[in-house]
Amino acid sequence: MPEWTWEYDGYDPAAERLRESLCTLGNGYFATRGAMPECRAGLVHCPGTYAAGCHNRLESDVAGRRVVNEDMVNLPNWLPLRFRLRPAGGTWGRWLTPDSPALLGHRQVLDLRRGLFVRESRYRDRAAGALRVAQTRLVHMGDPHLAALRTVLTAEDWSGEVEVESALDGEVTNTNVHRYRALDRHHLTRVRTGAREPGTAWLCCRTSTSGIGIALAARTVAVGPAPSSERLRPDRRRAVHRLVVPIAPGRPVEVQKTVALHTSRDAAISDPLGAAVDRVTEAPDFAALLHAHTDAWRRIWRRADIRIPGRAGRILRLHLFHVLQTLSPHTADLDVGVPARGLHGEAYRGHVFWDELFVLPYLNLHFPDVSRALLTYRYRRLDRACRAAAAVGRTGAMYPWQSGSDGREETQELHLNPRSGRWLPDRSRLQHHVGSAVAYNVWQYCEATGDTEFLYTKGAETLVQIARFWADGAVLDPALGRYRIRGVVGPDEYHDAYPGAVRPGLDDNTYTNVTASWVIARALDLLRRLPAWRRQELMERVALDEGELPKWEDVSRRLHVPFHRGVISQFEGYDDLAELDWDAYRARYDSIRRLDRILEAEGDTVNRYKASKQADVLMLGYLFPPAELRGLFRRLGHHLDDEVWSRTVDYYLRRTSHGSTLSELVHGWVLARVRRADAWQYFHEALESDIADVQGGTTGEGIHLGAMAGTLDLVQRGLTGLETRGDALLLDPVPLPVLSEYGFTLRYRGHWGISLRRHSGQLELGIPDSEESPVRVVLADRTVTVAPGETRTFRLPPA
Ligand code: IFM
Repeated sequence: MPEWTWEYDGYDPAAERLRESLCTLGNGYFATRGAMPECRAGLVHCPGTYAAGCHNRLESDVAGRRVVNEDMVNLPNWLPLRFRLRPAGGTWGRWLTPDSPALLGHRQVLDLRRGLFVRESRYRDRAAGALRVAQTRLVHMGDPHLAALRTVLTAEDWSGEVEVESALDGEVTNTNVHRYRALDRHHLTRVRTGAREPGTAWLCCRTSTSGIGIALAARTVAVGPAPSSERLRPDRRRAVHRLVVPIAPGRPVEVQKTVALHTSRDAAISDPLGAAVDRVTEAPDFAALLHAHTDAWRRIWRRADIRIPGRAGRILRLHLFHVLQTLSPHTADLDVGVPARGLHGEAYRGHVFWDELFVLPYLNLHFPDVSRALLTYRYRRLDRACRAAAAVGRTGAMYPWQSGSDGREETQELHLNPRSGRWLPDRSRLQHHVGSAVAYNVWQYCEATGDTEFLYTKGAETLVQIARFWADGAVLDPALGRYRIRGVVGPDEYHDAYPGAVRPGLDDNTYTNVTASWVIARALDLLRRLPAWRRQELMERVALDEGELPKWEDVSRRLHVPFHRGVISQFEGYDDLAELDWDAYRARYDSIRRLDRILEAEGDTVNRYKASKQADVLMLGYLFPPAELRGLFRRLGHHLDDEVWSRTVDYYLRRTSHGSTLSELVHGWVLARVRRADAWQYFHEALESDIADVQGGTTGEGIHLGAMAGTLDLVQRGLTGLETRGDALLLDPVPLPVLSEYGFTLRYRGHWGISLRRHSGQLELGIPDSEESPVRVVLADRTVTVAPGETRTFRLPPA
């Protein structure tokens, strides 16, 4: 397959959901799954259009309990376009769909460079004859409210008529995730349809609870032979437009469907319906839309492309494509966070977790304005996080594990184990470490961009409130002489309580404690660094008393970090857990990634075992370069040498089932940083996560955005050792023989398009010509200053 395309040959109903996710087109404002326009939602097809930040809350009864969930709403479907044929003098055949025996051939191509989904099919209609269908779809990257579908129908060996039905469908529910079928999924109310001549149908509705107004307008035109009849029929929940057009060999029919989408969340509109109708009326024809759209993509690729030879490079470009479709330059204007599953499906209900930790470091160096907007999403919900902390008797900010529209805790209270069919308590909301992820991102963003305006204002306030939450929650254990944070869940979601305990959560999760110490230390640094008047202003605004700070300092130095058998413990008491017989489970089950579900279905619980879903302690090696991590442990009174770290890495590697796509990514990163050859095995798995749907059916419910962005960052920062610290760029490349050549550009401070390229055992760094100051580059053995317009090559030590 060529470098810039992603292709599927043949039609495979069983793979359709996965393909729909991977062929999703989007522009940051909205995205549409790669569903076939001829097909309705059902067991095979799952059309979905999602606008970033468009959520709605519904109440359901589950297992005798009332549960409330907020979901990213599946919007009315703009895709429907089907056709049927009538040979001259004959009658109308059936509507053609890929699921009918009439399908002779089918091919789908995702054109990454131009942001197009191209599909070619061939049908043989029993009465009429063979028909070729060539369809090109775009979700406009230049004008985020537009999408278009061009369909060219070619009669091969017959003449007659083709009837084309183009519709906007408001008969839509959230059906993408089978596990949620017991829950209410009807989010759209007050659906109205109408028509505006010539050729424009519209549909508008509201979300039932959040009251978001949604409007779509579609203009469908036949280009070439004039339709012999045309009818716009607004129905109750569907706006239908039918055209009958003559067709003959050599006289193909081209139908262009252009769609505009607006919601009441949009800026600078009067009402969504008026805006949608106006926009579609003013939209140019398909050729002009295509031109502007591909131009917009060209500009984006210039800022973001990553070049790596071979299959890994192709997959990384696909990952980049989906990251950019979820979080594009348009995102900078929106009040949205990072949806864990992209805008590509309904898993996790479009919620925002800590996954931004794997996404922002990549964006910081390409689209810093997008990072800033995503951090601002968190800042806008800081007050809510402080109220959440207050509600449990704490000060500071307790960010929710899952966040949606207003920043309240959106984590479900029950989750379904599809293996046992049982609804179980969901304690993942105890993952308070999400707050440290927010703080880390604030810090990283400011280091990468030098945006002191943000750091001193929204950033400082966020950081200080998160630090305060940690300092307040840490309780001194006089016997231990250490502070303890109890009752939490770490990144490894398998362990949510001690075996047999009624009390949920665990004590002294190392990841939580070490990152908490880091957050407090950064907050103290920042308070020292702030201009005096700003410091005072901030202290007053958050009602922070100088008297609180000595405890912060003390907590940051004396949080408990447990060890056992010469390795860092995941939490206090970890060593008391039983060893799992991994070989026996591997032999009994095809996949043991979701060991938690397997054990629960067997009447056991994963809480009893030394078995992790994903990297927990090892996350520390993902976030902090070795020297910084050693420093953090030193601050906490521990000596962390290479030997302890290596032992710890091996220990948890043997005890992790990789039930999250983030797991292999983190392990690949950590192993690469300690220069281990087996890093590639994990990196490779991370690359395969979505394209091969390694978690068994989850990609059809949306991509794994954190893993996708993380693989890009694994090259960008993991392999290069790139850090933006102080006013310098630090580089410490590690060898990974399979990926010994790569190249990308990045934006750093005022420098747009810094190029970094590794090839033939050397690293080349080029700074584009500009009026900006030279860049200080720190390598393991030297520091150099590279001026704008200069390219420097550094020979790397042999692998
Ligand atoms: O945030 C992750 C978590 O770490 C593992 N389960 C899925 C979540 C959303 O991607």
